[in-house]
Amino acid sequence: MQSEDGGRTWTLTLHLMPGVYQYKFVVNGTDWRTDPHAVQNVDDGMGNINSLLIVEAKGLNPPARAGDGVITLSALRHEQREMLYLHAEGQNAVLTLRARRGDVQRVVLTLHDGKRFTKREMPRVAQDSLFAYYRVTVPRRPLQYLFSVQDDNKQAWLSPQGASEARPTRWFLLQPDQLPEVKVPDWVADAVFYQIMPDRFLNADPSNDPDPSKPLDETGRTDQFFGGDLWGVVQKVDYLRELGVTALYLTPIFTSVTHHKYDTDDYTRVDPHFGGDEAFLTLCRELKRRGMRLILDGVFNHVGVHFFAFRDLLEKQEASAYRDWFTVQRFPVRIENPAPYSAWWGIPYVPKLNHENPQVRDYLLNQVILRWMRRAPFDGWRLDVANEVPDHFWREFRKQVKRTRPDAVIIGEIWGDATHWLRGDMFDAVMNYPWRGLVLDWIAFRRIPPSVLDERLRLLAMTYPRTVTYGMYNMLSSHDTHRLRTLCGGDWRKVRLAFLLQMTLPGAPAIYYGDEVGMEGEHIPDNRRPMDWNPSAEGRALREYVSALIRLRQQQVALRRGEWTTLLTDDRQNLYAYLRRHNRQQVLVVLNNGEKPARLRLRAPTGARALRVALTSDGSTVPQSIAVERGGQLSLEIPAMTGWVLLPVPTGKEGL
Ligand SMILES: [Ca+2]
Ligand SMILES: [Ca+2]
Repeated sequence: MQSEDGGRTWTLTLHLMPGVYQYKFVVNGTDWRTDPHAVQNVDDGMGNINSLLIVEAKGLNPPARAGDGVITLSALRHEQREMLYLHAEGQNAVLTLRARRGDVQRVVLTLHDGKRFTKREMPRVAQDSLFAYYRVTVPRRPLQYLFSVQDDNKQAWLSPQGASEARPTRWFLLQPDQLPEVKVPDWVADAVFYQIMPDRFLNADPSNDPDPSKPLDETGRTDQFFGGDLWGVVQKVDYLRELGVTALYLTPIFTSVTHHKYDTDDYTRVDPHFGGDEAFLTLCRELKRRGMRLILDGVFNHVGVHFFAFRDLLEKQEASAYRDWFTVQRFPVRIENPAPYSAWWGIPYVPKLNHENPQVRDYLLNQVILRWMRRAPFDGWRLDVANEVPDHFWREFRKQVKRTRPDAVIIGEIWGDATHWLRGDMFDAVMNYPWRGLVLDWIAFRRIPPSVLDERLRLLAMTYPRTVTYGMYNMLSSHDTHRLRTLCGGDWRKVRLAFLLQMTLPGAPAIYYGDEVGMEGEHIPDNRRPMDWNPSAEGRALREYVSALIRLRQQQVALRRGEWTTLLTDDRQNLYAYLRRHNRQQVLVVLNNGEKPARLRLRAPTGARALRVALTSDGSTVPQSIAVERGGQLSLEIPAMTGWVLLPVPTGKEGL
């Protein structure tokens, strides 16, 4: 930003496209401030507050209205180069049109396959503060298409010629071989993940514990160890299986001097304090035997200061054969602050690798990634600080991983909008922090009503291809966040509602170790306390509940793969209800996030004559069976701060 009055006021002129932006001011590089004049300040999902700026398109005033015979042409958009608007899913192509929110009554796609014309209605699938999005799925073959929108007696078209009230003469061309597609391994949508920090889980072998009295290294860093190891994970595999977990995510296991091991010193050896390669290979075998999966933490952005190439650089300075493995700003290279080399967040202990160097790429892709994938039967990677590593490395990485093991999953650590990485050439899914933020905003912080929750969840789901949304790593806490129960202010009812949402919405649920017994924790390292193996009665009850939820998810394919339809958002009573449906299987979920019991009426699942309550979040027993009224309505009375999962009662005929 520039100042023309000696630093009293600072200004910047930016040309922004219509849309919603978050921003912040940084004073002297460290002092982050929101804008006191912003229309609103919002949480970015990481607990940071940003200022909000809404840029409206010209011609968007007066407010849009459906049925007024006015269509805002400038809002109509279909951009073939953007995945949101056009992508493939197997044998289908998915097409999206954007219009102004609340502006039009009907959106239709006209198709021409060389012989005949067909028309397809496009339902609205999501909306944000400015726009509504309409989507349709068509066969993936050579086609011509254009969009028409209708409002009262007015019609408008969108074609390659732009938006117009005159019938266009040119058509969009669907080229089936040129559509982007993300091929997410099929197993991911069925997975329930469990994240473990091995040092904090279970110490099964005290003989491999780090010596707490010994300084870690010559730099005098200290860190606290609890002695947990992979033998401890092996010992608890059956605990996890009984909980219902099908896939583990281990934070880094390669040799490093810290408890978290996000600063790798030796990628070729599993840390001896974790039981070394033997414990890891045993764990892989034990999981495989039970049909369980495992993903590793890929920390490829930076290394620890004992990494062989960095040691060589420290020793030989300019003469080191590895000087170009890093980005050195000045010699001599010493571990000091500020670091004379590129380092993650400027922290001198984690020098950043130079991915522009082909030797670095070859080392990581072949000596580390390929070697481990050939040695051990694990099922994919979670990628640390994935946004800080160049795209070209991730593209090569994907090829290497998928060539070696086609059903390995790649999950990036991306905190915000991940569209850039989810076009089929880099990741399969990401850690879904925005999803987590919305669930917490509704349940833990009560910052949004259910109508806003539903709208934003749908917008998030629509942002990515369906296979990605259904394979998202949906967690309520992680090693980088406060724990769920702490954020819920200790309220077990809220914790239970959050788990209910997690286990019944699209996306692969992921449990951070100990959340299933209600462990608490604030900032790092408080959120990384040793696993509580002797939980309170409430903690044990929570574990039973989580386990029951997972069992239900595993029994009901609709919860894992089904369509997701909103039946009710009631902001006054704070209620949310939705239906999950897969072929003939239907599951109804109702949540009362209000402090009072609520009465509600809902459209019953199609064809159901009665429903039974399969699970209640408070463990209470409720009427065995609830009859569907004439007209297909369902009346429920649901206690405060409680959620129910209901299943249609088989009519008897279905058995035939
Ligand atoms: Ca209108
Ligand atoms: Ca140990």
